[in-house]
Amino acid sequence: MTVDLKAYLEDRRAMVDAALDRVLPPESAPPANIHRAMRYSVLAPGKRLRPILVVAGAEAVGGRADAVLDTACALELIHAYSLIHDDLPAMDDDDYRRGRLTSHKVFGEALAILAGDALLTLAFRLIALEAARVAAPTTVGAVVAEVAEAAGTDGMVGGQVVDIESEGKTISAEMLDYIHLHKTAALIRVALRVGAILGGGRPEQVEAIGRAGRALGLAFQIVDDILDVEGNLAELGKTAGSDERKQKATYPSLHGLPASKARARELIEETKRLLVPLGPAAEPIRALADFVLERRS
Ligand code: GRG
Repeated sequence: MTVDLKAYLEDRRAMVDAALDRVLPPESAPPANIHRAMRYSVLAPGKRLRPILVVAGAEAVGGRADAVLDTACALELIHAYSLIHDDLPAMDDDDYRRGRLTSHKVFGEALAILAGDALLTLAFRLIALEAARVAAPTTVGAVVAEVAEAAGTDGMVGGQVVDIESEGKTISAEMLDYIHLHKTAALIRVALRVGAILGGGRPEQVEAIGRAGRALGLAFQIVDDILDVEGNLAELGKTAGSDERKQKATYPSLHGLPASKARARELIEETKRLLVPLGPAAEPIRALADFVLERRS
């Protein structure tokens, strides 16, 4: 099967965007301001990588996109919450995200914090209800727990804490991998895994997809580090050079640009190798892996 990646991404992206519009509370519903803030950040132009990975994970094991769409949205809501909170003055203090002013710049800090909280809680409501529609009760619990683990102190929040604590310090290569694997790769890995689980994948398929997701997630963050050095505001939709300004440990700062690029390429090859047992149905994930390596934003 050859995948026209552009058509695949556009189609799945349109599906996800329509679903996001459906699952987010309307701006007309009270309290209107929080709903406005939630929609402002989520519906801003992002790549939708994590929700598309949920869909691609389901399709790779013979599942259907429409059976996992709310879970796909949930992963995007968790991602959007992390971006809103990460941009706050108490954390990265950024003015631009996805080519727009950040949430706290538009709505104020209190509403930005609450919009993040509301997106995180809405995400778990969506996962619980959808999983209950398509899977057995034990699977519902397992899926909710997996996403919670990937988003919490064993995953994204844990990575963010160590990242913040490491600012201005020289850290080891192992510690940098810990940060990247937790802060970024955990959510990318779980997106693929829950897609495969809810898509009805066999345990060994879910395992293979999860391992591929870990490699893909690490590659994604290495490329993000590289783009922070080589990109610009127009392409990235956020200010480049922020890692250096904040004295963050990154792949380029620790390993240099050429070695960072080589490592990202290696990890994308590893992602594809790990997907071999899934056969042609995993072609969209392989194409997404190439996209992660070649992306400019
Ligand atoms: C728990 C507050 C909190 C933060 C968790 C995700 C995160 C850590 C911080 C956001 C900032 C950052 C650089 C995170 C690394 C992950 C990453 C590269 C996010 C940007 O994701 P993209 O490129 O963004 O997929 P779009 O806008 O395309 O969805």
